Amino acid sequence: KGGKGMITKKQLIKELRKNVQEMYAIEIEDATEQELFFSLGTTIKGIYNKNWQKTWNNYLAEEQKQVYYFSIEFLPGKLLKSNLLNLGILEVVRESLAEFSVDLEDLAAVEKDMALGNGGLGRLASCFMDAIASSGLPGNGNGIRYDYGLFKQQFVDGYQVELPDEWLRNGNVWEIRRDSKAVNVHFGGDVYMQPKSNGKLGVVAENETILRAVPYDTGMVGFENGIVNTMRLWSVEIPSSEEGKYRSIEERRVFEDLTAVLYPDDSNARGRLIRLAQEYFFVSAGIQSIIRYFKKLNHPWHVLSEKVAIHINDTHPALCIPELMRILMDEYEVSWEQAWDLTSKVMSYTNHTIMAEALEKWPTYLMKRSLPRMYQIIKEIDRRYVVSMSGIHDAALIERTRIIQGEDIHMANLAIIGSHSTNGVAKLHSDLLKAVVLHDFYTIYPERFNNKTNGIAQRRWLQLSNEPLSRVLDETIGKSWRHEPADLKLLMNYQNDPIVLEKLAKAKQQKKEELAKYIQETTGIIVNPTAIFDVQIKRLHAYKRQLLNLLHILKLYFEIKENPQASIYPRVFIFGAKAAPSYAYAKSIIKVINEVANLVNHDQTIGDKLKIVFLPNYNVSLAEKIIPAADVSEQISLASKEASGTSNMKLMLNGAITIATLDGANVEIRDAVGDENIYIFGLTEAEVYAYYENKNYSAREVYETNPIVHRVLNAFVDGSIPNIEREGQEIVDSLLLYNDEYFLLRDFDAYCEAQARLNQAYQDATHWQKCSLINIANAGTFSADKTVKQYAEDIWQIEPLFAHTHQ
Ligand code: 26W
Repeated sequence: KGGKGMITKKQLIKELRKNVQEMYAIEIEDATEQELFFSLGTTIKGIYNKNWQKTWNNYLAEEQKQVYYFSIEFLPGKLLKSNLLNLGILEVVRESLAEFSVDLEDLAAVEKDMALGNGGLGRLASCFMDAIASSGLPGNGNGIRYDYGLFKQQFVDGYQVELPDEWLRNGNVWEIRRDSKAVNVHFGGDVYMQPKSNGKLGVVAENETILRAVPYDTGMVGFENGIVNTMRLWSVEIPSSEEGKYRSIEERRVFEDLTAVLYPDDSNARGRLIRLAQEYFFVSAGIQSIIRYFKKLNHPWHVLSEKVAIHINDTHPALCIPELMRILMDEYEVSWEQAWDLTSKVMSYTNHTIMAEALEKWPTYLMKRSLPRMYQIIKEIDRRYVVSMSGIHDAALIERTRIIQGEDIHMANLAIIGSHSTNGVAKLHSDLLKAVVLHDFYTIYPERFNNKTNGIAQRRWLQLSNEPLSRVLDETIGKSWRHEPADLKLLMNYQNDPIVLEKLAKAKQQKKEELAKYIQETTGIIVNPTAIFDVQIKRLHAYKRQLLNLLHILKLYFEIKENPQASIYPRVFIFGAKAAPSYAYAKSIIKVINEVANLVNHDQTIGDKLKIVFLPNYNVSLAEKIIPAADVSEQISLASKEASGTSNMKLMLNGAITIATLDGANVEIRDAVGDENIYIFGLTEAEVYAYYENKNYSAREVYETNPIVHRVLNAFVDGSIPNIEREGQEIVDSLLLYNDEYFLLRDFDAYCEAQARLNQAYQDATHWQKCSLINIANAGTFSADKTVKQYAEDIWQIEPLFAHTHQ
């Protein structure tokens, strides 16, 4: 079994020495950090490989129902320390390395972030992988092994510049390539029906392009429970049988590049051929390997839904539905009716966004040309849907909910119709799906709709990233919270204990000093570590309203300039955000924040009172540095727009106090901590919808009647902020000419008022510390362990391994 004492220092050093010798023909003492990292990784893999085999063999022997989590993105970050923690050998390894004067932190820094995702959706998938293994649940990830992950971000003259993320350059120690499990995936060609030798109609395909999908498996190590699950990522290759068909390197390149890069668009669907091919590629490969496994069990088809659950993470893998239909019908002669029954029992779907531009639609001509068999099956699903609903529901409703509308295939409609469960990711979000976004479907299938509020892996976001706080928790409430995050609640008993409050403050201070050092090293900016660290970290998007944050900063700036005596507690505003490379407006906001930072940070009259730090290349590893150091968590999206958010949960867990709109999971955070321990402001979701209804919002009116808004907006175009001509005008236009789509000006006063209260509150250290403690104590409710258990019980119908065996 995994866990403490599974290896001694002596054994570990012996293994490590052996690996360094075998891999590099040198001694530990002579190895570079790079060589040591790879040898250590190999050693760790050697430690969990037995459990990996055993876990799989147990699932096989018990024939347990398994879930396959299909996601076009996974965002695990670095795996070394996470694996060590979960194996219970973090300290042994730290001490072993110390014997060679090697700092584990230095080795950990050598690992490249695995950044095969854009943001919330991908990171959620990885928190779930960790939580599924840690809960002993039989579950596997299925995705794409992109050669290049999310681009690296640099700032040049304040502008975002994107660089390729060559994360595989030095190899990847954690993965295992499994040639024996490779499968072929077919694209294009002509498909038609023809009688087969047994007289039945069969599907014949000609002139297809055949590509090979090669799986790379990564062990998902459970927390001190001896379980290791699998994340399987597929990479494209040209099958040797097809080599002759390509006449030129250029022709090959198109196909070889299928899994080359992750699309960097967060919440903006683009109808690109390669993207559709990526979606089908990992879906088809994944479904094929699931069916291959199921056939090994030797059961009749009707048992499939008792052995397999498939989860569709947003609509990107929605082709799971027609692909499973295809395999059952075309390859195993299952009837349409039985295939359909099984498919809808097996499939479930999570919606992650209500932004209309993020809802995937594929032009029928693209689907027809590149995936003709998928097109046929989708068309038939659509036809049967219309037939089956006629007479039950009115024609207009059926038209609005069918899959093929005009020239478009609506992927969310396919996902809902072809599955038994549709969930949103926070209470408010799930309610909005039922009431507005998917209301038509809710009237048709009310029983399919449910909520699963997102959660986070407190192992990575507290135990690993915040050791000082973790130690204080151990000393104060014992260690049970490390296994059961709900036990953080025990901290509530100490909310008036000055010694505990003082210890918490010290732990925070240590992390702030570490971040201050990092900020100076990477940006040259010197920040005062006793200032309020105010953090907004998330993708750059208009609806997330980083610009509202900036408007408030400018207000403060002008206040201090006019009245250097103003009672403003020193504050450091910290941003981390990547903009999609094609999202011009988001890039302009980055540029403007950087220019305001330049202006303010160099203004002698401002001194320490105000600093603005935009840290480049926000990613999982940077999040692990920023979050433990945060005092304030900015969650200021326009109410109704952020499906859930998860940085809100991570920041709260680390004792930051939230300033937020009632959006996404912020609502549930407010419910958990109470109104006194969070700063809520702004329009509610109902008020936002009322404005849509009545069309009675005028941003210009706010501008003309509110002198502060007036002064702040003018700064964008009157030269107050240097170097931003085009960008300044663009931003003012978005607010005044295009009537401020996300109601920044409407929420401005309320935001500033909440900020002023917060500024006051921070100056009462004991009060602030207590508030921070209450946030930590109530963060256990947002644990990914809890969330995946709800998925397991309500949707997947799977049970933990130890419910069956006793190891
Ligand atoms: C097809 C283009 C595209 C790409 C990505 C559309 C949509 C997406 C994602 C669904 C965007 C995303 O990451 N959504 C976020 O999901 C998180 C996990 O549920 C939520 O916490 C965030 O609120 C939501 O924005």
